Amino acid sequence: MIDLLEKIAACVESGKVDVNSPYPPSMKGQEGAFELTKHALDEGIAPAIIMDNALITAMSRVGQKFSRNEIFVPQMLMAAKAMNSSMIHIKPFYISGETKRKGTFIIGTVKGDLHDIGKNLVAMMIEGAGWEIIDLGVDVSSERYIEAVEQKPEAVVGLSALLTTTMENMRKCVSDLKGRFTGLKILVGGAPVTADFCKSIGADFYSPDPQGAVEYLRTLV
Ligand code: B1M
Repeated sequence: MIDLLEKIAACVESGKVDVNSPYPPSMKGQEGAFELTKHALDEGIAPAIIMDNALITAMSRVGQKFSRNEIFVPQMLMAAKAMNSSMIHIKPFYISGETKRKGTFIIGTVKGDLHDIGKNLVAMMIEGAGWEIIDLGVDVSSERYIEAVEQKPEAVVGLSALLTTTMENMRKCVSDLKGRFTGLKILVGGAPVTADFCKSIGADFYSPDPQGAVEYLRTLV
């Protein structure tokens, strides 16, 4: 069992999606995360064990490497793609309620801002850490966030902004959300955002990268 889990983790970490994927060249022709996850389930390994001991382990290593500048956006996207191929087999267990998620994370890029690459990476890493993701997309108004939190009052909210002009829209969002939902935790990030700015708008946490966001959420579970 450990061998199979390690193989799945290695596939996710190196971005090996399935047997047909040519990336990485060193694993060409080998089974990928897609096939190995199916084998693991067929052998009776619980989805939560695959999630915790293969997918989350791998995505956490990927996040740490990314934070240390040892890998870059393309490798991270390939790892997320491999993780998603594994999730094709795992997701039905979560949807049926047979396996529990760690929580719900609502994420979006704030009003006026159309940048979504960083936001998507954060969402993928957090999903890889075992959370349900509600991705509101880009150009998200406070009203949209409020509607989403009304549906999932126990959720944690993430705001992303890439422009110095739109990061100011986080202020209204945080104030509207905090005014409405007592105890709601809000995480902010994006290239122009800083810890000082986070504090000044009353958000709970700033992370410069996806790994920091994952670690913050871990402290809340
Ligand atoms: Co735009 N853009 N862009 N752009 N763009 C920047 C951001 C810019 C710095 C380029 C520049 O001038 N050097 C500049 C902003 C200047 C400023 O405000 N200081 C800029 C501008 C000006 C604009 C337009 C206004 C250009 C124009 O039309 N005149 C326009 C605005 C449109 C709008 O949003 N309303 C615009 C448009 C676009 C495109 C549509 C062409 C495209 C976006 C495509 C897309 O996202 N689907 C685009 C792109 C690609 C960029 C650059 C080149 C790359 C951004 C990116 O994806 N980086 C960017 C310049 C640059 O960064 N080199 C630029 C990679 C990504 C992985 O990093 O998003 O920072 P990032 O995410 C990181 C962290 O920030 C963090 O984790 C991620 C991984 O480490 N993070 C979080 C992000 N969100 C987080 C949330 C968290 C936690 C961490 O918790 C919730």
